[in-house]
Amino acid sequence: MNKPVADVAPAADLASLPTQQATLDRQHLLSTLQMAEFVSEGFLRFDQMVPADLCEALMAELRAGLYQTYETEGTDWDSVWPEPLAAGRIFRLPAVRGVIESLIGPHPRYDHHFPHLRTGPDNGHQGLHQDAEIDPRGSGFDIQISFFPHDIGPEHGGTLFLPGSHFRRVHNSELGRYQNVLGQVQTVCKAGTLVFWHTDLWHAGRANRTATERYMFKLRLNPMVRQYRLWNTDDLHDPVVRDQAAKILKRTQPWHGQQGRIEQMNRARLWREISGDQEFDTNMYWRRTDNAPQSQYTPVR
Ligand SMILES: O=C(O)CCC(=O)C(=O)O
Repeated sequence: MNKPVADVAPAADLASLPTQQATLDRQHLLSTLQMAEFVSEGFLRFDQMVPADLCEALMAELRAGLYQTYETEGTDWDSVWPEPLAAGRIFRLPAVRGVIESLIGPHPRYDHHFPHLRTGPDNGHQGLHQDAEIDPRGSGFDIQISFFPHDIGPEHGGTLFLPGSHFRRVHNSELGRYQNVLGQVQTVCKAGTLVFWHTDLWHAGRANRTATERYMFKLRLNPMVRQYRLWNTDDLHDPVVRDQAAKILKRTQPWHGQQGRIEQMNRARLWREISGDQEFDTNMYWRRTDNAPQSQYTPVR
């Protein structure tokens, strides 16, 4: 497996970044435990979040060729796919916006989208890869959203994700030689399902063994505010929630082998950043490695 802790640029001066409250009702925002799940697994899945009529409308528009593969990169997300386009109506549903804003804040920047079509039957799995090939950021993350507008059975080649792989930075498809990894999950779902994921999560399209089309509509968005307590943090200081969140952040993956502690440290670092809890740790891993009393003394000569 690849280098466990990435070489990253120093973290940005977080205090200088703007923070912003969500633009919609807090009931639509993620909870603290859902946020911990995202940090731990690298994704959150919501089954049948989008109503059937909108799924059908998007399918009709896709077949009519209404979507380019890229809109204007770097544009204001709020202006992409205006009414009555189905994609705009889908990604701006309050429940969907609630997840987006919890992860990257209001008024994000449109990065790109791609309607991934696999015309079956095909025999080739796509190689496992990471999209964010050049991403030396020391803090923060983009999100990608995978939308499945029709039912995806086991033979349709639903997107495969490797839970917990988002802290392992690699160069795009250099990991394509891994055919299968312990703990991988292939998406099998009903129409209307969305997966919101950290852009560094390892993933791949699988072979579509059916004689039908398989769509996965992918959208990437960039945060334009500091990613700090953007979710519904009303329960952040509840001791029971804190305890459960810590358990989620400590959970290991089957592929971790002996490196689970390194991943726990990676998650703890991100959790500190987004929650503001600078004391958060798993066991003493960060406190131990941050301890450098010798640096406070001028050596005696
Ligand atoms: O087709 C898929 O399910 C995944 C494709 C994808 O996300 C990619 O090529 O980056």
